Amino acid sequence: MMLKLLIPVLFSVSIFADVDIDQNGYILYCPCMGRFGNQADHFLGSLAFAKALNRTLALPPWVEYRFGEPKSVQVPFSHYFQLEPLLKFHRVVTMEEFMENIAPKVWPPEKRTAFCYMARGQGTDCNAKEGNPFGPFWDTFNVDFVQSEFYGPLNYDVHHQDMARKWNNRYPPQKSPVLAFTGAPASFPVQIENKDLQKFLVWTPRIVNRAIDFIRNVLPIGSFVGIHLRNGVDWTRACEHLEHSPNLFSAPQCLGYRNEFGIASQDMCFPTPDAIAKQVKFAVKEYHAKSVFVSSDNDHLIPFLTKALKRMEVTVHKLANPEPHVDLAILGRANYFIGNCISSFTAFAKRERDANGLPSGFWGFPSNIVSATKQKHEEL
Ligand SMILES: Nc1nc2c(ncn2[C@@H]2O[C@H](COP(=O)(O)OP(=O)(O)OP(=O)(O)O)[C@@H](O)[C@H]2O)c(=O)[nH]1
Ligand SMILES: *[C@@H]1O[C@H](CO)[C@@H](O)[C@H](O)[C@H]1NC(C)=O
Repeated sequence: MMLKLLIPVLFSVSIFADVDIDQNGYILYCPCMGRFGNQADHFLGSLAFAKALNRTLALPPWVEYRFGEPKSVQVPFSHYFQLEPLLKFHRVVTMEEFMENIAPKVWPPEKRTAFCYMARGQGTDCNAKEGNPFGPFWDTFNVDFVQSEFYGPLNYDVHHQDMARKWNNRYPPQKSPVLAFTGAPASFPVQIENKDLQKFLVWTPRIVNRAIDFIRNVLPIGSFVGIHLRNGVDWTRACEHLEHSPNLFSAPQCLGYRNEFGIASQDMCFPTPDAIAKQVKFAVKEYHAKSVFVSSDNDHLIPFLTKALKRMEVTVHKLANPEPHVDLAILGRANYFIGNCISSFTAFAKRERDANGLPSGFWGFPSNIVSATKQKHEEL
């Protein structure tokens, strides 16, 4: 008799001693769009979404693409960012922790529903695992979906229309403890209301130390200007779309979300080397910089800039083996930063600097404002 009573008690105690289950449920998603800059924009929106619905956010790994590899590689969230600062804002767990300790209790294999706005690709369901990185992402955690749920017309803008309450009414946590999305529950570029959440994204010591080592050991003593040159072939193609979309990608970061500060131009998207040198010279003078740090996906223009700046007693540098996250952490610490307004990679550095009260500028902006407004007036 005694034993019979004791066993269930002990059993339930041990379950709850291991992990706390959030009675308000969880949000999972695949950062299935774009590379780091895009995923970071989406992350901020997803964090705001989880907070508004009051569900714990499972921090997904970052999806990376390695040259020559057919499948995406998933890098744990905590490889790049600390958890403690995020926890100050909202409840989060890593996806690894969720799958290992929480999923067995709230998300058994037969309950795994994929959430999407409407049917994806060929067919009549979310096809959550169709294509790269969709399949490789969920395979990382051995997740298969047994059904689909179309959540339309609900959306992710939790700052308007009482949207969070609508989600919770339609999907109460008791009935749907886990909302697993085929893509980020967020918009791109990041919604203006969510930009400030950047301050909770803090690099791990591993990344910060590499940035600090470089600044201390490679750059000369004194202030430095950091620049981002986005100039690979994919970018040439991206800039060709400017004509049809004057607020392309991350352009709202300088032009405003309603183009209130102008429209995007080629000078902003793909500045000429001469235009770059001119802006850098100006910044070097203004900030009494001793060096220039260049971050780029393709051509760092080191010989060109070294020559262009040779009368100024400044040196021009890049990382010996550029790694995007270390590049960003260095840009985040420059005394002044010039970036590409259209790029979400720039946007990450810009937001981090804003959070720390550091000044930033953009190629070809705002010098084109005059001609842009002039043009508008002429059109009118
Ligand atoms: N190391 C390094 N990589 C960069 C740099 N600029 C771009 N990249 C790489 O190119 C990718 C660009 O994709 P995103 O980060 O999504 O940013 P984006 O510039 O908006 O580009 P799109 O994806 O084409 O919209 C980055 O994630 C990096 O992998 C840079 O300055 N340094
Ligand atoms: C949000 O969720 C937490 C944890 O589940 C809970 O303690 C808290 O009461 C919830 N807040 C609201 C406003 O429902």
